[in-house]
Amino acid sequence: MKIDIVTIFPGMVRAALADGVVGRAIGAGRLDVRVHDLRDHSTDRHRTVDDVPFGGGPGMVLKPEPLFAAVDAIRSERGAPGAVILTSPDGERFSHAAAARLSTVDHIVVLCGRYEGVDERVRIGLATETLSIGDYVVSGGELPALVIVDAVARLVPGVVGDEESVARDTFARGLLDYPQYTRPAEFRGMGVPPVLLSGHHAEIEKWRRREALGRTLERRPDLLEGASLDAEDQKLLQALNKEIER
Ligand code: JEW
Repeated sequence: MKIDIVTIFPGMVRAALADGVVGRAIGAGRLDVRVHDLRDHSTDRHRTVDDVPFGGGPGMVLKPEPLFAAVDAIRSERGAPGAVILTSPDGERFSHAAAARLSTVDHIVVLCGRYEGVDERVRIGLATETLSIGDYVVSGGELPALVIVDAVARLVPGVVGDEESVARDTFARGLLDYPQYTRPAEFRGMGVPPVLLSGHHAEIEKWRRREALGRTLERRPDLLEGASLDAEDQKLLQALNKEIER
């Protein structure tokens, strides 16, 4: 998969992509990621990429020309992308479903906004979709772009070594994970649920399923709306619901 990221902070984006699962996949040639400095596509000697908003108001806005020029350059060097994503606080909420869809596109471009935002003509005439990572304020589009790239890249076959673990991951299955423990069996007076030390695999599976359902019910009941639960799960959930009522 080809990924192009356009930013005024290429160092920050490159540093974040150097390590971890994504960094390894880039090193192995499974992902072809390029980071582009937006200022390289400015045309004045000050490398200007922003300007004051028409109509007045606080802050600065990213000008359209450098962003259009950056994507034109990407198109001629790398071919036409299947998606041009603009990160923006007023975008559609990014989700695991969106990550799964984007992981099937063979070339994506991600534009990182900054300042008070981006000239609206970028959204209208350049971006194919606008995405927000959630309802909180961050300083610019770089961290949102990195979140999107990480979530998409790990769904590309071969990027994460263990395909099974990808399929098992929380938001793919619709339930929160069960609690994890490792050695030592006692730490600062805190033990480990005895069933996990019992070696009884069927009991361990049952316990984990119950814990996953219980946590989801307590912390993220909204997830249970969309989850596909078998008869066994329904029964467990009913029992857990009654426990909560008491
Ligand atoms: C995101 C691009 C560019 C935030 C989330 N937050 C915020 C915000 C900003 C400027 C004006 C108004 C609100 C900061 N900002 C961005 C924020 C993406 C930019 C400037 C963003 N997803 N994506 N939650």
